[in-house]
Amino acid sequence: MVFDIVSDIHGQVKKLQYLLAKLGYCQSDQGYCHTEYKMIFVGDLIDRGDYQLETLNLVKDMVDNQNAYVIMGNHEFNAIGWVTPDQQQPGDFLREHNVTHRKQHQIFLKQLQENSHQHIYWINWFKSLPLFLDLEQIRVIHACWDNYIIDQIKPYLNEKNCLLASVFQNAFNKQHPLYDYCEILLKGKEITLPDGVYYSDKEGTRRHKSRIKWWLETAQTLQQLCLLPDDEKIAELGLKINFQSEGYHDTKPVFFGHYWLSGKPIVQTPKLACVDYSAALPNGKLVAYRWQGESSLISEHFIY
Ligand SMILES: [Mn+2]
Repeated sequence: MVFDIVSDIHGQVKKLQYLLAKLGYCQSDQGYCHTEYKMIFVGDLIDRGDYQLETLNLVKDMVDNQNAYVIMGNHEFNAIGWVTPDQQQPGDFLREHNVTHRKQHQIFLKQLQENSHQHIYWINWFKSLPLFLDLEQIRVIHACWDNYIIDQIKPYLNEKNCLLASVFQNAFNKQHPLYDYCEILLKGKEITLPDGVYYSDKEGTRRHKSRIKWWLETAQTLQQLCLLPDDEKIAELGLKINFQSEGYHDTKPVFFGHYWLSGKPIVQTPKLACVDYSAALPNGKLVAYRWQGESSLISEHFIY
C-alpha cells in the first residue's frame, strides 16, 4: 500500500482539490480516488477556513469509499469538548465557552449552524476518528508520537484507537492523566518559558509556554528548541539551555502535522516528517508527502 499524507486543511477545500488533481486523483461518483494511492488526512480539517463543511464532505466520502484514512486533530477534539456537557459543572461544557475558544471555533459554528442536526452529526463523526494510525509500515499522528504516551493511553481507546465515549470527561479534566496524554499526542510537547518571557500567538493571546520541536535530540538555545511565530524577536531566546532527548528511532516512519511550518518542505529526520506547511494562511501551501514504501523518508517526496 502506498499513501499521500496531508494535514491541517482547516477548511481550505480549494487547496485540497487542487492538490488532489496534482496528485492524480480523479473525481468519481464515489468521491476522489486514485488507482494506486490512498490519502491519509492527519487531522485539523476544520476551523479558520471558509469551506469547512465542503472539506468534511470531501474527506468523509473518500474515507467511506476506502480511498482514505483520517485521524483526529486538536481542532476536532476541541469541537467535541465544545458541545459535550460537563458532568461536574452542570450548565457548562467540557471546553469552556470563553471568548478565545469561541473565536477559534466561530466559522465552524456559523457554517454548520451551532446545535443543528448537522453540527451534532459531524461531532459524532469526529468521535469516531482514531487518535493515531499504526499501520504495517508507517505511523501517523496529529502532533507528537511518543511510545510511552501511546502505551499509557491505550486503556482509554477502543480497538480502532478511538477515545472511548466514556472517557471524554477525563480527557478535558486537567487533574486526570488522560488530559496530558491527549495534550501531548494532539497538541505536542511544550515548555514553560523563563520568568518574564512571553509571546503573542496567532489569536493575539499572550503565551508563557512554547511548543517545542520534539523531534530534536539536542538543542543549545531556546531559539533552537521553541516553535514561535516567525516575527517574534525575543532577546531571551538566545539563552543557553541543555535539551537532550532520545529521539525516535523505531523502524516505522512517523508522519505528523500541526506545526504551521513554512519554507521548502523537508523531512525532520529519516524517520519523522511534518506535513503541515500552513495551508490555513493566505500564502500557505497544502503539502503532501507521497510515501512509496520507503523506510527512510526523503524530502524529494513532498508534493505541493
Ligand atoms: Mn493542530
